[in-house]
Formats: sequence, C-alpha cells, structure tokens
Amino acid sequence: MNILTQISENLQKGNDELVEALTQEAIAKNLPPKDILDHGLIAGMNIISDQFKAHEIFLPDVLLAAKAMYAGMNVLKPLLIKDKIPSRGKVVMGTVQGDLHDIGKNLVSIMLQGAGYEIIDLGNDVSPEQFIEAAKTENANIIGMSALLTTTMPVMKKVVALLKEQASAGAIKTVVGGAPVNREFAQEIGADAYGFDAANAVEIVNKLSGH
Ligand code: B1M
Repeated sequence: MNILTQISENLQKGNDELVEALTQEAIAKNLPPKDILDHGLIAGMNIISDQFKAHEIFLPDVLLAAKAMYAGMNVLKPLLIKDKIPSRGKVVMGTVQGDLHDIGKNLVSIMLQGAGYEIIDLGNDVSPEQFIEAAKTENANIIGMSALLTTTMPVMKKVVALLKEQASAGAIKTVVGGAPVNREFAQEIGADAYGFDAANAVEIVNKLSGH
C-alpha cells in the first residue's frame, strides 16, 4: 500500500504513533511535505468528516483522528516553516468564540509562518474583543479568523463590525475561513478577504499586505 494511503488509514484509526512514524518515513523517502499533508493527513481527515456526518463514527473517534492529525502535523511543521526569513508582517489568528475546532486554524498559521509572517495565535474560543485588543497591542496588520460551526460564524461579523467602529478601521484587515465559510459570507459581513484553504490563505494575506 502507498505510504500516503497508509498515513490516511492510520489517521482514521487514530493510530497517532504510527501516523508520526509513517510521516517521518514519507519525508525520508523525499515525498514533498505538501503531498504528505494533502494526500495523507487531510485526505484521512476528510474521510473522518464524511463518516461523522453519516453517523458512522462518533465524537471520540473524531478526537482520536484529530490527535493523529496533530502527530503528523508536528513532524511536517519544521519543513513547512522556513528559517530566518525577515517578517512580512504580523497576523493575529484564532478560532472564533464558541468554537473549539483548531486543526485548520493551526494549519493556516503554520503555512503563514512558513511564508514569513509572525503569528500571534490566540487559540480557540476567541471573543471579538480579544481579537481586536491583540491586533492593537501587537500592532498587527491582519486578523485571521477560523470558524467550523455555522453557529459560530456570526462572531466573525461581530469582529468586523467592532473593528469598523474603531479609529484603526482600515489599518487592520480581516481574513475569514473554515469549512462552512465562503466568499459570499465574507462579502456580506464586510471582511476584507476569504481564504478557502491554508495555501490560499497565504496568497490572500500576501495580497492584503502588498507582497
Ligand atoms: Co466537529 N464538527 N464538532 N469536531 N468536526 C464539524 C465541523 C462538522 C461539519 C461535522 C459534521 O457534522 N459533518 C459539524 C459542524 C456542523 C455545522 O455547524 N454545520 C461539527 C460538530 C457538529 C461538532 C460538535 C458540535 C459535535 C458535538 O459536540 N455534538 C462539537 C463542537 C465543539 C465546539 O467547537 N464547540 C465538535 C467537536 C469536534 C472535535 C473536538 C471532536 C474535533 C475538533 C478537534 C480540533 O479541532 N482540535 C472535531 C472535528 C475534527 C471535526 C471535523 C470532522 C474535521 C474538522 C477538521 O479539523 N478538518 C469536521 C467536519 C468537517 O469540517 N467537514 C467537524 C481538517 C481541517 C484541516 O480542515 O478546519 O476545514 P478545516 O480547515 C481548512 C479550511 O477550512 C481552511 O484551511 C484549512 C486547511 O485547508 N481554513 C481557513 C480554516 N480556517 C481558515 C482560516 C483562514 C483561511 C482558511 O483565514 C484566516
């Protein structure tokens, strides 16, 4: 069996130690990190998503798969982040209030870090006030928000609205993303941009910060 399929299948079974070892093995075989991420780890997590949606598996299974996803991501992280490149700007990142899904947000952070941005990661369950406060104190150019639940998407609207009320409006740009988020929603709430995946988030942030 192809090593990427093995990574995907072991991620689905929640075999975190095996996923870590297989990811190391794939790197040793000179497979590109982006392929290991897309066709191994993310491919496995997509299958977990479909099975969870179809009620074929339950929350503890998803948690185990998430743990395995992190085991692989931790191995890939240094390869996705280049060393010693001058900072292209600061991005405050977080998953919005009420939402604990952080795998996608962490992937976006890793890719942005790899592209030379300084990331202020506020974690998950981040309130609108925390986003704005951090962006101001850190002098950040961009606020990046992730939401995976339809019920937490409105928090993004609050952040954009709160930012627009402030004197710093315009100076700090907002980027939104996450599985239920789309371009129309981003436009509707007045966000500056929408990123559909981690690589696209880098392109968007580059564009917004003039790189
Ligand atoms: Co939950 N969950 N979950 N979950 N979970 C979803 C999101 C769901 C779609 C599953 C389903 O029903 N099919 C569903 C939401 C339904 C909805 O709102 N429409 C759901 C639910 C219902 C729940 C709970 C409510 C379940 C319950 O308790 N009954 C609960 C909520 C907890 C909470 O947040 N308050 C819950 C809990 C969990 C776990 C804790 C078990 C776990 C999260 C673990 C963790 O994150 N540490 C989990 C997981 C893993 C998932 C699924 C299966 C996978 C999410 C994931 O990590 N994907 C998910 C199914 C799905 O998304 N289809 C599901 C992989 C990740 C790489 O993709 O996060 O989409 P993603 O990120 C992508 C892009 O979206 C984009 O780039 C990333 C890389 O390509 N992106 C950005 C993300 N953020 C971005 C920001 C940007 C730009 C791009 O700019 C700033």
